Amino acid sequence: MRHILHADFDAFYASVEQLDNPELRDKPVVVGGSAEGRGVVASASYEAREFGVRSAMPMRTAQRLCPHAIRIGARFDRYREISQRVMSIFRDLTPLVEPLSLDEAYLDVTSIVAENRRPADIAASLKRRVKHELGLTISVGVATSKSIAKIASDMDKPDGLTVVAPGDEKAFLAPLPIRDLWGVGPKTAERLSSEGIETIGDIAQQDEDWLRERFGKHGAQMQKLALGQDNSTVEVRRETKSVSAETTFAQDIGEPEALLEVVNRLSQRVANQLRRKQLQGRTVKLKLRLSDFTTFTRQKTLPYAVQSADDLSQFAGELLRAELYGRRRFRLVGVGVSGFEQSEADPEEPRQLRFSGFG
Ligand code: TTP
Ligand code: MG
Repeated sequence: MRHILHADFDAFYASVEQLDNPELRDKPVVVGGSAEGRGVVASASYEAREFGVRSAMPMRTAQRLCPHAIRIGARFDRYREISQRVMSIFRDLTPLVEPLSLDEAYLDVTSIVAENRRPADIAASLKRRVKHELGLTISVGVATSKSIAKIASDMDKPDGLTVVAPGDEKAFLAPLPIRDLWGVGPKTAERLSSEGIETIGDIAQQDEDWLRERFGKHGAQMQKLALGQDNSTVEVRRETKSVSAETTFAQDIGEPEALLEVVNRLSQRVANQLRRKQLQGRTVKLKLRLSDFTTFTRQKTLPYAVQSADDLSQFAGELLRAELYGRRRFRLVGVGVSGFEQSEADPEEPRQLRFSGFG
């Protein structure tokens, strides 16, 4: 059996602002772009939430709901610094830490529990240490799996500690709305709801074949999760060193326009990944395979870091043009970026949902 913690800062960006500026404490604070600039709320302090203000809401709406809210522009460098500090506190406890974003991570504490420490005590002492060293509160969920620990950490926010004891998983999940289940997006939730399935317990009770017919293998997977069966392991992530995308053609291609079109498409994919990981890189790489399977790469290091699809396709396109001579035909084209510097997320843009879901 595993013992997993999911830890998540309370009102992360807003709490950091309140920490750094004591005048903001106990006040409604929203972090995000300005209403005039069509900004959205990235984070709202719990004081602001009492007025109905929520993440991803237009700032204009937030100001209507809570006119005396204090708006602060995001300071990503500072949030990143705090994030690194909290992750290193987590890693002090166990090397098995899987960060999900700047403010949350899974921790596998199974080996510590084996030393006769109770999971709830481990979580409580972790919360104390974070509070003591960083001055911020985290909420922690404790369970035998990642998906349940994640739901649990959200149950008692802020400053929460929710323990789902071994054996209680199914009962804990049963009354919760299906949307809380890992991987159930809005579309799947709607379809389930139209079939009269509203709670996770409803999914657990459904006939497996019935779910499989309607939702394919995801149906079976949803049911497993609903029954509290989740064997996914905490993945200790290596630092991303490069991001790339490549494609192999059904038939070799020699036409410059067609190849450049492929480079554009791959650049778009790489750019999306970079944006999600908040990375930008100075080295753009093009990978090519000729019809005789000779494979080689060409790269260019820029004086500044790039992230956008336009920049990537421009530089990868230049590298490609230099290779288009003779009657060369290509089997494979790849575009990659390395030499990372972290980029700032666009504060005007609502973040993508973390779990895009099955739906
Ligand atoms: P969350 O943990 O989802 O939110 P939170 O920490 O502000 O509040 P909670 O107490 O409910 O955990 O996200 C962490 C940070 O990520 C958040 O402080 C700001 C950023 N973020 C965005 O930029 N846009 C978003 O839509 C969301 C949800 C978060
Ligand atoms: Mg949070």
